Amino acid sequence: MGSLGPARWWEDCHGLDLSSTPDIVSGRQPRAEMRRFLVIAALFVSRCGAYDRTFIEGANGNLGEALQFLREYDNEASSMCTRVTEAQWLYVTNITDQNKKRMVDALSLQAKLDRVSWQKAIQFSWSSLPDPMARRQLNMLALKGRVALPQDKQEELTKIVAEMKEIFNRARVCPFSNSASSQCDLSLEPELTRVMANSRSYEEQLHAWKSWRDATGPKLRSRFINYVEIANEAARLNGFRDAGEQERAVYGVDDLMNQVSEVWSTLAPLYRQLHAYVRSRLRSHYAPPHRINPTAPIPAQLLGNMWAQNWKNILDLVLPYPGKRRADVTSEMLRQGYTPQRMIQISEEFFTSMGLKPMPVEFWHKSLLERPTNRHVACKASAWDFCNRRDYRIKQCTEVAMDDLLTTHHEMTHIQYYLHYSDLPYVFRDGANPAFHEALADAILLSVTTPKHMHRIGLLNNITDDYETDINFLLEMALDKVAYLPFAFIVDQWRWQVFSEGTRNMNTAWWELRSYHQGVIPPVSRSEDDFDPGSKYHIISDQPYIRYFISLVLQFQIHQALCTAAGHIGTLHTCDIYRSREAGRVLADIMSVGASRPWTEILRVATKGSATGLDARPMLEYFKPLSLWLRVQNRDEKMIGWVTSEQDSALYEQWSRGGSFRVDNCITTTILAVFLATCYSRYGFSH
Ligand code: X8Z
Ligand code: ZN
Repeated sequence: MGSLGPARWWEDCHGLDLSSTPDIVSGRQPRAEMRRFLVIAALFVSRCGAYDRTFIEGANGNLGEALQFLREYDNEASSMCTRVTEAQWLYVTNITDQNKKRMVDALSLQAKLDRVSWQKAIQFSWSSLPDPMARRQLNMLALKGRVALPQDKQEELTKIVAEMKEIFNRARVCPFSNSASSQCDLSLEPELTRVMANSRSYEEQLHAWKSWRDATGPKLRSRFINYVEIANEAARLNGFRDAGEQERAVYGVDDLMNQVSEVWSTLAPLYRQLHAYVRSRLRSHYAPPHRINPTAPIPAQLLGNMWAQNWKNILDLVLPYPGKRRADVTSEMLRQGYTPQRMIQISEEFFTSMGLKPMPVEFWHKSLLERPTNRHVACKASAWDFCNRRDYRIKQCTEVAMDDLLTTHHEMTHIQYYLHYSDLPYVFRDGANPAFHEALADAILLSVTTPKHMHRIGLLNNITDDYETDINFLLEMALDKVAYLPFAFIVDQWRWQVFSEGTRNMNTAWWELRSYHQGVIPPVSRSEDDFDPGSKYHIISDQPYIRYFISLVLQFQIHQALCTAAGHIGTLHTCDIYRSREAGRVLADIMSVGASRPWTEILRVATKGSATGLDARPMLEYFKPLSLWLRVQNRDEKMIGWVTSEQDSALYEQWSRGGSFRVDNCITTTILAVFLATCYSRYGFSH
């Protein structure tokens, strides 16, 4: 948000039938759930009452003028994009105050162009123009961004978000073993992230977890409340009910909220199996007094990540068959004398083997593939489109290691996407929806990560083709992907709820969602003076999050479509599309249309009609062997799922503010939970 034009570079971030399973998730239905039900019901009623969103559009129905405007916009916006992207590149590859100033100046010029362009675009009665491409471009221009705000308000919003980022980036905390000489200068990256990943001490992780929240939340809370107010004002000026509705509109489907909720419900049983298995392993590791209850949510600091969103860092605690560890290809890469240049060539060859495009000349001249020693650079890997149909680059401080080889493939997928949609008008030079770029890049990694692929490119001598190695592989993937599902789901559930219902009891609402969907609880008591969502950068920096959930699900849909095209036979997690021209054609078809067609249609074509929206089944299929294994492992567990007890929810619930709904609901669900738990332990439902 914030600008009309799509983002032109990608920071990385780097990116079965279970229905009979009688899992138990209990504890209170969060009030959020109840409220959402009421909101959906109200929406339904209002839609029956002929409610429809009033699009912002004017009276000019002259197609010639609309096309003329779009041509001019295309030229101006592309040149501006080139200018801004060059300034951004210069800054992140040489961090100096002077380069920062140049970048800020370029961005402010772009903001001006965006505002003027939006004002022109909404003069047209675009929804009735006879040219579908013009209609779509104007629609996209009119819906995006916060440009509808008066200039002073827009500046205020920009200032608040900048302040929040500044507070977040400057937050520092004291070390765990604080002696008089130690300095309180630990930041999130890298120190606290390392503690969360590597420490196996309950108290040390708790310290990092709590200190980070103490250093951020309370300072951010009031600013965030102001931000919500102005973001909503912008959305209303743009014809939306609130900023959440505006965020969802970018996907162009009526029922995004229902689609994501349904997909999450379908995947939740798999998540609960993983949760039960991991909880049981953590119980073995964390001895009393740090008791982890076998029927309760897990204390949130124990899962190897500051937000418990990705559990791959605790692989050592939960690896099913330690004697069958995944072969480390890093040593083989070193033995074979790999260099960053070679890693990029290997990635390029992956794509050309499928009939896709080689990297252009500029790419080889201008990319930054190794960490320079003479200046400060932002080393996070990213892929760049300079919006002039020539200049594409990767920035990656590449080390010779397997993870970095995966990253080069991921980044190059973004470049492939840029190259394939480069002939389209500027507005359409983007992913089919905000999740598509990441989904494609991660779908490619599902092939590249397989032992089969590592063997084919000469980095593994022989593939150990046995059940235990397979389960180890899938469990590692699940700690990365399945564990992430509920977190990726709730961030925007929470944010949309705040946008639509207000900022009262925000922290309680956050923990209701976290405990209900993710099965984690805070390790220490929380209150409304805390602002725990503020510990996550995307929340305070105004970055939509549902794209990560959508991308997580879509990548398996795309992987399956590519594997079907490649004629893959066997389980989905062993598929490698390398050298398949057919898979290459499907990929090229998806990428060449950019954002010019609805993503649902692109998906329908790619899946040969089997999907027109989000579909959980490919992800379930990928993890099916693991899911069966987990059920066997968990057969003696007291509970698959969790009950949030009174004691647990007292850690975050605002009793005085909750009202009677809370108490009644609490009694009912506790009775239900006890009943179900008794049935479960007595009659042993099969999982
Ligand atoms: O924000 C990111 C990347 C940029 S696309 C750093 N990610 C999400 C997160 O950190 O929460 C990657 C995984 C999900
Ligand atoms: Zn990416």
